[in-house]
This record gives sequence, C-alpha cells and structure tokens, in this order.
Amino acid sequence: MIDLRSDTVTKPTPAMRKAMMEADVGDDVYGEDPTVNRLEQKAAEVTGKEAALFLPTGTMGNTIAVKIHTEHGQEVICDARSHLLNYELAMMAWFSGCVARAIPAEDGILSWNQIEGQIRPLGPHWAPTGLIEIENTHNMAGGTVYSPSAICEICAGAHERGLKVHMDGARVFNASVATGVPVSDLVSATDTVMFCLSKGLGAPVGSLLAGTAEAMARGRLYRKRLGGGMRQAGVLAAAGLIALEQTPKRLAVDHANAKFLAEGLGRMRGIQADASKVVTNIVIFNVAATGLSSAEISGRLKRLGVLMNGINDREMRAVTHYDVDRAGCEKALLVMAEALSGSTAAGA
Ligand code: TLP
Repeated sequence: MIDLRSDTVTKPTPAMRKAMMEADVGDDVYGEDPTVNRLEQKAAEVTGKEAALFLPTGTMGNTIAVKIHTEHGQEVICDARSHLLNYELAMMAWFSGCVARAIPAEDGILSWNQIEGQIRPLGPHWAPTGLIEIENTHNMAGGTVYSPSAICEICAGAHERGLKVHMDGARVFNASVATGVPVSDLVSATDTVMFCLSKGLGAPVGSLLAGTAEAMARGRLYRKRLGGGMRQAGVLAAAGLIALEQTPKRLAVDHANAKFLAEGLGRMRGIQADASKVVTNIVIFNVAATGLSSAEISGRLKRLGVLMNGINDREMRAVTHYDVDRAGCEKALLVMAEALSGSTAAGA
C-alpha cells in the first residue's frame, strides 16, 4: 500500500527502534525520566523557549495551551479551517470553556488586520477575546506557511492588546524548511508553540509544548489531569530525540514529492490542483469535475493499492512523508489515472 493519508502513518526507523530499546528511563510524573528530560531540554532549545513539555499528542498540546492562556467564557480567535476548531472534538469548549471566533482566511493564513477587527473587550454581551491561535503550516489549507513578518505583526499587535498567541506548529519544522527560517525565529514572538514529533519528523508518538517555565509548570498539571502522565515515557522520547536530530534536514524531499504529486494531479482531467501553492508536504485538490465524490475515488484508489482520503465531498488530501519516495508518488499518480478512467471527466 502507498499510504498518502497523512504523515502520521510513518513507522519508526531502525535507529529509532534501537534508541527505544536502549533508552534510559524513570518515572516522568516525578520528573525522573532522563530521556524525557533530555527531549524537553532539546525542544526548549530548538524553539528558543524557557521550557517544554512532552505530551502524547498534538491535540493535548493545543488543549493545554488554550487552558494556560484563557479563562472560561472567553473567545479564541483562530482561522475557520484550523485544526483546533475542526478536528479536536471541541476540546477548547470541553476543557477550557471557550468558544472559537473563527475567521475565514485565504490559504488559512491570518493577518493582524483581520484579527484586530475581531478582538472583543469585556462588555454586556460579548465573550472577551482570550487568545489568538495560528496554525503553521496550515493543514487543511494545503500546508501553507506564515511569513515570519506576518507572525511578528500578529504577536506584536496581540501583546499590545494584552493578548497571548499560541502557534499550532504541528508541522512547524516543515514551515522552517519551506521558509529557510529556523524554528526558533519563527516562534520567537509567540507565547507558546506546540509541535509534533509523530508527523513529518517520523517518531511513532509524541508532541511538545514549549513556552515559559511558569506556563509549562502549569501545563504539567493539566497534562496529568488529562491523563497524560506517562511514567517511563523515555522509550517514546528516545525516538523523539532521533526524530528531532535527524529528520528536519530531509523534509525538503517530502516537499519536492508533494509538488511533484500536485503537478501530476493538476494535469489530470477533472482534477484541480494548484502546484504553485504547494510549498510543504500537503496537497489539497478538488475532484468535483471528475463526476466522482472523494469517497468514491478513495475507494477505487484503495482497491488499487493507494490510500488517500477526502477532506469533504469534493476535496481530497495527499500528504507526503519519508515512507513514500518519488517512485511511490509516480505509482500513486498512475493509480489515480486508472481510478479516474471511466469517470465523467475521462469521457466514459
Ligand atoms: N492532524 C491529523 C488529523 O487530525 C487531521 C492529520 O492527519 O493531519 N494540529 C495540526 C495542524 C494537525 O494536523 C494535527 C493532526 C494536530 C494538531 C493534532 O495532532 P495529534 O493527532 O497528535 O493529536
């Protein structure tokens, strides 16, 4: 199977498995797991933050960030297609008592201009703004990236208004490779950043939340409340350390493969894919003119050995990662052509 459903599907490399076998461990709830401590230290370094917290998932990282920065009854400003709002089971409402103030942003990238007009003070009717959240890269907009200056402008404006900014940087290492700007510079003005080890970086499990030491100390308690006290988690952190040290430098390969896929898809009748917008490892493309739904295409592809999901009835997503090489992408394109033969667009 060529699995392009997500970069979450990567399997740990032999080096990761070896490191997991040999990991020094202790009880992380007591702060005594040396490998987790090393990973948290390393994550703080790469993000340029005071401290970091190892978590089982990115969803938990975003959930804790919202909790740290807000009070019940506030609004969180985010993009309308954000993962935080659409794919996290309303955790910001469930755990933090907040609602989303969703702004539709072209390419998922918010500007300070858009945000400023949506900030609400405490009033007789409104839920006041508690937090601004930005997603970099933006998943459902097709792996789009913020320019460093746009991030700085948002953070400067927010801080002037007494508001915090959290970056969902699940794929911030992809953003760093695409912009050529180190992660620490991309996130320097944000108050917290969450990034995932288990996506393009290839670790089997794990995400990090980074910010001030005080925020991370509070985050540690929320992590325990959410059931994230993982005890001898060094076996997982060991793979995470390898991911952090070895994988960022090869993300450019995934980006080139994604562009290649988008170009190939864009040449097929009935598919709309804009390769010029693909700058990281995610391709979102429209299949409406094929006369087939995303689910129908998904089913046909699966029978032919390729996994790719729809994000709605008309749009599909392909995500490249280190378990699918260029030959795999070429094969996926051939299979897509075969899956579409017999569709309206193919003229049958
Ligand atoms: N994204 C997953 C799915 O949940 C959609 C994927 O396959 O892309 N932020 C962003 C931007 C994400 O893309 C994801 C996962 C998360 C947060 C949550 O991470 P996990 O899955 O570790 O909770």
